[in-house]
Amino acid sequence: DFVYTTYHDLNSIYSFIDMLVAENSMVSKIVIGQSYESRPLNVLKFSTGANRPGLWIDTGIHSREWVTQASGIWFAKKIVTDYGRDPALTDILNKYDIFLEIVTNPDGYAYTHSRDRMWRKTRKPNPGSSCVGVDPNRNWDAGFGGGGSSSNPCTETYRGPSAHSEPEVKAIVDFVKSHGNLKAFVSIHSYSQMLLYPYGYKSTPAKDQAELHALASKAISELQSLYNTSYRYGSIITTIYQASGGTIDWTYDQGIKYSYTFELRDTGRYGFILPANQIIPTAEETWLALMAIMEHTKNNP
Ligand code: 0X9
Ligand code: ZN
Repeated sequence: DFVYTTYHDLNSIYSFIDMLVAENSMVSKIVIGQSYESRPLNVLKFSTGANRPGLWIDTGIHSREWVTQASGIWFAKKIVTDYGRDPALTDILNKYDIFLEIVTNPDGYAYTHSRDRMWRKTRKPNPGSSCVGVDPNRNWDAGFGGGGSSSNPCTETYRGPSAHSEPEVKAIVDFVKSHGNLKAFVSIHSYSQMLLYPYGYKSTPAKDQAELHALASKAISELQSLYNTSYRYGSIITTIYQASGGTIDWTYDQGIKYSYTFELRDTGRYGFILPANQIIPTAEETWLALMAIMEHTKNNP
């Protein structure tokens, strides 16, 4: 049986995914592409009927943010457990498919186990530089090249040679476009305890700022109700810092109104190296916020 209270390596997570698919008829695995080092980019699809609009969740696009992949595993198990038991989730899954990419940067994740626990970026070499990797949260075609991203391959926020240059990013871009009917897109990071919405590349408020702000407030109050974890919320640029080429700015500009980024626990005591005994409480509280976002999406089609 799978253990939810410890961190797992890549092969163990891939085994978990295959086991979940084998044991649950509502779950399938979609391979949306391959990483630079040829690992599969696996997306779990939770579906109880044909031709449904979709809700997207990704974890682990920054490989060192281990509590996010661990939470993604817990969300997957929670979805199959609660369907048919929790009326709110059941209603969501009777109207929407949920897509969950747990290991969004598998090359980086493997590297955090084999060589460098603090690796953040992809693992694609940069021609003319001895430094490796691109920040996959600066590589999207949304203000690409702007403030809060770097042109230096040796920095942690290197944006890459061009928008969508990273196969891990391009695979999601292609999926979002070919699906064409995603209604919410949630990209999960750590750490800082924040719930953020567009924009990160500009200070112009998003067209839906008032609604996104009100929903963020509702979601974080649900989150806080469980263990009293406090979150800040607002637009990326006003709440954390300017960041150009980020995931949810691109998805929002594609027309996915409910585009959010989480920064999970903690606020810096342990940072990216969050003790494993916080995995389940982090996942549990985050799930309440995700449910608030999914329910609001369902109620405001
Ligand atoms: O700098 C980042 O990419 C994010 N913080 S992290 O510590 N997880 O690296 C914050 C960026 C805000 N999110 C988006 N621009 N989508
Ligand atoms: Zn991150």
